Amino acid sequence: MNGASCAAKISTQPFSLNPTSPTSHDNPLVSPKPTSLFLGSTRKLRLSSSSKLNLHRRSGTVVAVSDVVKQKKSKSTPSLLITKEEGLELYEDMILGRAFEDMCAQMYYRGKMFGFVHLYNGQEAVSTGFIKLLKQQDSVVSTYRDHVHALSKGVPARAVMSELFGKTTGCCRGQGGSMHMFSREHNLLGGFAFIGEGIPVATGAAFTSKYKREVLKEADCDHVTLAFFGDGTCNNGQFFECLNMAALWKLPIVFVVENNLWAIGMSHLRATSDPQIYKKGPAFGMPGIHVDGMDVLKVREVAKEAIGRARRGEGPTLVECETYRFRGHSLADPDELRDPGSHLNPFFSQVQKCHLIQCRAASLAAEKAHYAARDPITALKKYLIENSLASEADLKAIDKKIDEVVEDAVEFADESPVPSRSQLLENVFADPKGFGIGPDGRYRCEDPKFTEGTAHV
Ligand SMILES: Cc1ncc(C[n+]2csc(CCOP(=O)(O)OP(=O)(O)O)c2C)c(N)n1
Ligand SMILES: [Mg+2]
Repeated sequence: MNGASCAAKISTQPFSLNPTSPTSHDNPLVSPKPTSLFLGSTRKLRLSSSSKLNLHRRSGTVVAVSDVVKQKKSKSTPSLLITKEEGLELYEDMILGRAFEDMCAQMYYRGKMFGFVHLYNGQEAVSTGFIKLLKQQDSVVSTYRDHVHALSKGVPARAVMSELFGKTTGCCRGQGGSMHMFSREHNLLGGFAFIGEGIPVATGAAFTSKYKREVLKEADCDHVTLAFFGDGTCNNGQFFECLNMAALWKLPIVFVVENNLWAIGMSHLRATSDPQIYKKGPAFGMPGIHVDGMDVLKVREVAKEAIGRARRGEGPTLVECETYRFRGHSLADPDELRDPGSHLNPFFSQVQKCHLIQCRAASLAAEKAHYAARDPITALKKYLIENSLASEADLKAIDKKIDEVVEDAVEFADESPVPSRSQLLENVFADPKGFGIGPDGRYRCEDPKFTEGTAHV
């Protein structure tokens, strides 16, 4: 392949996973035809052969919230997509997610938290659009990018921040840290650091709900589980195994793929034989749908259908949300991993390499600009104001309230005590004899000499 043809192929970004131009079918205002709740799944499969082949050549076609408003106005539909109360709740949740993560970045760089910390900026519409529709008893299973899922599910900002600081007041008493948020009370069944690890846990939780309802005859047990995970995770075995079991047993679960187009520094298009993840749903006998993950109202419409199906006992759904992360993979990576110079064919000449790097850098910058312009919070704000659901002053008051919540969370975490040394070996199921417990039967770690000369525990 010569450098020029290769460059032409790569320079077509920014791309969208949505292969069709916006139509009334993409507009959640337009009721789906009654024959299928998720026409999206079948509709998307009916691609023309040219659009299938031109997967890498698509331009952005996703409808923004503002476009939905325009279409709605032109059709003079009287009802709005949301009520004022709902709109303000969504806005507050998204602002909380964004402000919390921005504060995490500050605290991380000030040395207040340890280990890897992965932020969610840019993806808020997915967490808010789905989780705000849940009941307390419904479950959420997350990944290492889990702070905002925890907040949306109702875990207090204080408990999440304290967990990040490794303090006893954290939701896991400081033993989990950033990647392992858990709250029994809120049915947040964990953040998981190994990719794909949470999917079987979520499938098990959904199985429990079904078992309680159908075998133990707990008629009121209509609990739903949401499993969140990324595009990079969809090439792992657990994903396929769990899709199979969930469809086979008609489990009350929604698989929510947050496709932010990157897995650390690996482009989704480069890693995946068929990048349209939602198509894997119908392959297992469940609906699969693609939704604009930068538009909280669209996410919410799809989420309502998928959660409703699960609650009614109609089985699982696979939802692919096209979204984007505005920051690097983790705070240890200030975004150099989405490097235009990475993965270049070593057999290219130096001139070819330079040319490709320039093309890729330009397309990466265009991709970032494309999604930055579609910031989900800005879009919702515009929708609320244009539809007189909120004034600038209402929204400013929410911003201020959330700033205070986040600052309070930091103060609380900072002032909270660190765990005692003996907590180190709690929940360790292997016999700690000879390691953790001395001949006198006491925890060795309680002896100050235990950590002398090593890092402070
Ligand atoms: C089983 C396993 N293999 C590899 C890794 C290393 N790893 C950490 S994050 C990541 C990429 C995941 O990307 P994606 O699923 O798209 O999630 P995102 O970070 O984009 O939210 C990988 C491969 C891991 N954590 N677990
Ligand atoms: Mg990803």
